[in-house]
Amino acid sequence: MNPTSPFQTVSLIGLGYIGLPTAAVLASRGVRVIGVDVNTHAVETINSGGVHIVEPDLDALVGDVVRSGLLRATTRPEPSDAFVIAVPTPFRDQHVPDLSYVEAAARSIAPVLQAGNLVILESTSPVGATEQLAQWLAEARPDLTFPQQVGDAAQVHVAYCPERVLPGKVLTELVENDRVVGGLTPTCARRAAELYRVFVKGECLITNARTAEMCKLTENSFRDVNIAFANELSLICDRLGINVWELVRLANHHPRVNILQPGPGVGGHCIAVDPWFIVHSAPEQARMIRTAREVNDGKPHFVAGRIAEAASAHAEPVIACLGLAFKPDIDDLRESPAVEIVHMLAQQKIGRLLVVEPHVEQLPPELASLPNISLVSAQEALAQAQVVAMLVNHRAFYGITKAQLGDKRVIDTRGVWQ
Ligand code: SAJ
Repeated sequence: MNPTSPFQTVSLIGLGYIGLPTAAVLASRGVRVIGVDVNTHAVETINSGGVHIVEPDLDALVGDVVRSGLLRATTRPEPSDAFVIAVPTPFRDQHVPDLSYVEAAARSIAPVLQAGNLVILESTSPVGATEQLAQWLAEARPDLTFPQQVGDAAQVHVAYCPERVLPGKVLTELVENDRVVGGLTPTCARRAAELYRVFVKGECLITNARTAEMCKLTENSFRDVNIAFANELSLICDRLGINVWELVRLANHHPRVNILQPGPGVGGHCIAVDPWFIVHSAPEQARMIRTAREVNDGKPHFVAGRIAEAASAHAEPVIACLGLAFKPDIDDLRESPAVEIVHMLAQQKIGRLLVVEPHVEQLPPELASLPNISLVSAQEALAQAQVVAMLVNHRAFYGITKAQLGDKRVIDTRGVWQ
C-alpha cells in the first residue's frame, strides 16, 4: 500500500480509454483500486490480467497491478474513499449533450457513499454538469450533506478534473501533463488535487468546477477552430489553383504564424464532439466555434466529390483508398472521416473501392455490408487502381513513391506527395 496517499481505496467508474489507464496508474502507485464497469466482458478481461482496448504498454501495466492485487474490476460499486467517474458523454440529435451515463454512474455510487468521500467527474462535460452530478447524489442520499447545500462543510466533496491525454500516448501523458482541477468549493478542489498528486508529475492547477469544465471544451475547440482554418484554406486554394501545403509551409515561416495541417476532416470522439457542448450552451455567442465544426464536417463531402470527379474519367473505375483510421498510426476507426468518405463513395456506386488499412484485419461493419469494397494490401491496390486517394498518412504509406503512382489520378488529402 501507499502510506503517503490520502486515499487508500479509489473507485474508477467506467473502464474505457481513460478510466482503465487511470485505474492502472493509480494502482501502480500502491493505491487499492476498484474498477467498475457495466460491461461484463471488460470486467472479466481485466480480472484475468488482460485489456479490452488498444493502448501502448497498457496490457503489461494492467497485468502487473491485477496480479499484485491492487486493481480489481467489478460491475457493482463498493465503498471507497474516492470515486472517479470516466464514462462517455456523447450528444443526442441536434447536438444536445447526453449526460445519461453520468446520471447512471451517480445513481450507482450513491448507495455506497459515506461521509468523507470525494467524487470527481472526469468525462468531458457541458458547463454545469458537476453541479448536476452533485444534485443527483444529494437527491439519492438525503442523509448526507453536499457542497451545494453547506459549502466547504459538506460531508461529500465533489470536483471536476478533465482528462487531456492523447490516444496512443495515454500512459505518458497521464503522468506528465498538467491537470486542471475544479471544485464545487475550494476544499473540494484541494482534496481532488491531493488525489491527482499521487500519480501526476505535472502541475495540478486549481479553479472552480465551471471553469474546469469550460477549459476542457476550450482546448478541443481551439484545436478544432485551428484545423478548420487549415481546411478552409485547402478549399480556397483548390478554387484558386494554389498548392495549400506549400502555402502553409511558407506562411509558417512567419514568426507568429503556426497553421495546422488540412486533412480529409476531423475525426475521433473528442474534437468533433466537444465544441458542440459550447455551441449548445451559448448558441448566439459561439458563432466561430459552430462554423469551424461545419467547415470540418463538410470536408469529407468535398473530398468524396473530388474522388468521384476523378473516377468519372474511367468506364470501370477502380479506386485505392489509403487509410481508414481517424488519424495516423492508430487502429481507431471511430468517427473517422476516411470511413465516411469510403462510405459515401460506396453508396454512390462510384466504382470498385480497394481499401488499404494496415492497422485492422477486417472492414468495419458499416463498410463490410456494402458491395464493391474490399480490404487489400497497398501493393494490390496500387497495381489495380486508376485513382488513388490518400486519406490517412500512416507511416506504413511513406514508402509509396511518386513513381509507383505513375499516371494515376491522385487525391492527396494529407499532403504526403506534395
Ligand atoms: N487533424 C488534422 N490536422 C491537424 C491535426 C489534426 O486534420 O493538423 C485531425 C486528425 O487527423 C484527427 C483529428 O484532427 O482526425 C483529431 O486528432 P488530434 O490528434 O488533434 O486529437 P485527438 O482527438 O486524438 O485528441 C484530442 C487532444 N486534444 C488536443 O490536442 C487539444 C487530446 O489532448 C485530448 O485529451 C483528446 O482530444 C480528448 O480526449 O479530448
